[in-house]
Amino acid sequence: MSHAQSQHRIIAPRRESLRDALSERRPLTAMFSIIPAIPVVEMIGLAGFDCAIVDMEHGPLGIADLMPLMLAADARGAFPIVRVPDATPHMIGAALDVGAAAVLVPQVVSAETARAAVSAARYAPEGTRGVNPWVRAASYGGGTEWLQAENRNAAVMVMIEGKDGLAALDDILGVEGLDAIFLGPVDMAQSMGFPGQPEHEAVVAAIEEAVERAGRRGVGVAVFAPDAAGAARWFARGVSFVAVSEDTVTILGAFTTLRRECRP
Ligand code: 3PY
Ligand code: MG
Repeated sequence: MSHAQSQHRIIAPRRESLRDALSERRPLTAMFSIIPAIPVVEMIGLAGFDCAIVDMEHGPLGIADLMPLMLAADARGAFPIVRVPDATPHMIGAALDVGAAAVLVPQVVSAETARAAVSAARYAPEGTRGVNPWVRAASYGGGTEWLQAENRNAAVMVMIEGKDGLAALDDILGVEGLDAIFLGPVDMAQSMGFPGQPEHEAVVAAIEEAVERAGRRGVGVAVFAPDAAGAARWFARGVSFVAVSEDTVTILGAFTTLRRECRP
């Protein structure tokens, strides 16, 4: 029996809150998933990642695909995060209703959008999320305590991934209830004129500065790294949440290495 198998005989959903982990700056690892398949999300959890980010921005999936993927992450001890396509309130509410521990909103360039995203994720009086206490997130029948608990637990992160987002950073960092900004170097590189070079020194410097500014304002920070070396660098710089790579390219890499190694 392999190490991974022996470690995961008991399947139990996590009970702690991702929002708490973010605010305590606990080190968290994540992987993006654009293959909408239960086994892939399970394997992200089995591999030991703290979070699986199911990606509706770039993956071929809709709301109807989310629930089994949330269950798969829960079953293997990973926090399910949904990268919604944008800040549409209906999409944010739906992702949380099926059990996302956090929503991640891409391409945010204004405090107004960040504020709208937070509002869509929290029930009144903190926000404007539509109420249905019979959804999966409420274990199909939640009372008033559940509404309060959900407001404490549902995390919201917004992505800063371009020059416009950086220009609005100070305003965005002032949005109440925002759990973290998430810096996206792939889009940032494109926006800064270095397409395909997420580790270009100018891109890294811009992200480092944003990390510092967020730190000074007491707002959590997440960063995407294309590989393990990049992830280690961001952890060493004090970033507590690093999303590394994507399911597709990771699987392709493993296939390619295996194929190369068994060439006669
Ligand atoms: C980016 O780096 O632009 C991302 O969206 C990470 O997936
Ligand atoms: Mg991006």
